[in-house]
Amino acid sequence: FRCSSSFSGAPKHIEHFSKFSPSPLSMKQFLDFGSINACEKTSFAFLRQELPVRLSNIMKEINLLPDKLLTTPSVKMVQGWYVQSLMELLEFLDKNPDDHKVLGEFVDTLVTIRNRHNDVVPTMAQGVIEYKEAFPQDVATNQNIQYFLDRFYMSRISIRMLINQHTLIFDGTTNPVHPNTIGSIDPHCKVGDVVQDAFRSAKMLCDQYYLCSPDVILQEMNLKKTSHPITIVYVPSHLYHMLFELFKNAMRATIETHESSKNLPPIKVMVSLGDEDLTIKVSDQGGGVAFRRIENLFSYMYSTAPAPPIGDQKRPPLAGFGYGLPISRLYAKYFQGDLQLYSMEGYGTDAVIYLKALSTDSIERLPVYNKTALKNYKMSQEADDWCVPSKEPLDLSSYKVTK
Ligand code: W6P
Repeated sequence: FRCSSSFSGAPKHIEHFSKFSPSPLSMKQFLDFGSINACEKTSFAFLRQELPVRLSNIMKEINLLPDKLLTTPSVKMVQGWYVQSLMELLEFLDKNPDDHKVLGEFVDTLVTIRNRHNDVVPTMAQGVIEYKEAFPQDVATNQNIQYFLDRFYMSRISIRMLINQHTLIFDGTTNPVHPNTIGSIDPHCKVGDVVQDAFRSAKMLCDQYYLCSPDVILQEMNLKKTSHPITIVYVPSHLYHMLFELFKNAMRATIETHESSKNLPPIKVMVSLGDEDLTIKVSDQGGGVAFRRIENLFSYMYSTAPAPPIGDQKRPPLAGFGYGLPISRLYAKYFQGDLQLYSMEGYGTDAVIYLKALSTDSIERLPVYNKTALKNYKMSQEADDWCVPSKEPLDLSSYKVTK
């Protein structure tokens, strides 16, 4: 493959690399790349194979999207970025890992790729908007899009994680603000501190828009060492992203259901460390959400609204818009955790983040392109195996028998 100037060879390379399964890394393996015994050469040799594998696996799934979505200008553009980045990475396959110039060029290429893909989320959202305008309320496609985007964004989170680790660890500097982090991982991430940071940011937005904000009450339960603050081996930016999103939602719900009231019920946060789980519960008394509507909060299709015109002040800057919740759930799932909502309509909502307490359990959760994935794209076109409830009661008169 010496054909870097055109994309004509791309399908062949995608075919080749998609036959490999991505290799999920554990938190420990991520940390090893940043410790003394591991070197830039090893990371380079791993990434020049692994990044094309992860890119190609998800590119095969892009091709399985319904034609009506695949042919939108937005999706075509994203697809072009993936092809371009794949081709740039393949240039390194025949280069010498012992050459310092090669290693430097590789870091530059990774930075270029990361920047190229910065706007993937809003661009894909634009594709979904274009699709929705042309084909409103298509339930089968909603499932299809949900399945694809969960896998696509998870793949993207993982690829950016790999790129961030390599570029942060091998740019020859230490992080001046967080000198003990390894790339983006903090081996002693203080969960309570991240909770406070995320709360403070959400509070600022909330005060700006509503001129008030609820307080927070933070409680920690540490099964083993009751006197120590709870820490975890984790990516603080991922945890911050999830908590910030949950706080915005909790604040908005609290204020909008207590508009007339002088005192707002506080948002309660409980952090609990057990043998297996590190669990964070964010509880609000914001009136709750009907059980039937919880699923919609995580739907890409239903939470994609056209952006308001520039200067339009109608839209609150706080929560309930865009992809905050579904992507927060992906961050939780990325290292084998989860994010779930338990709501009581009429009272309030508990949002719970489950993380793995042990770094040995924190292993990347990655989509793989195979027959099962292929089947899932074809399946949602078929009829459901549960009856559709009818609004009208069945007229039983025709079944009457004469006695
Ligand atoms: C709500 C809706 C919601 C979503 C996510 C987190 C908290 C809350 N509260 O009412």
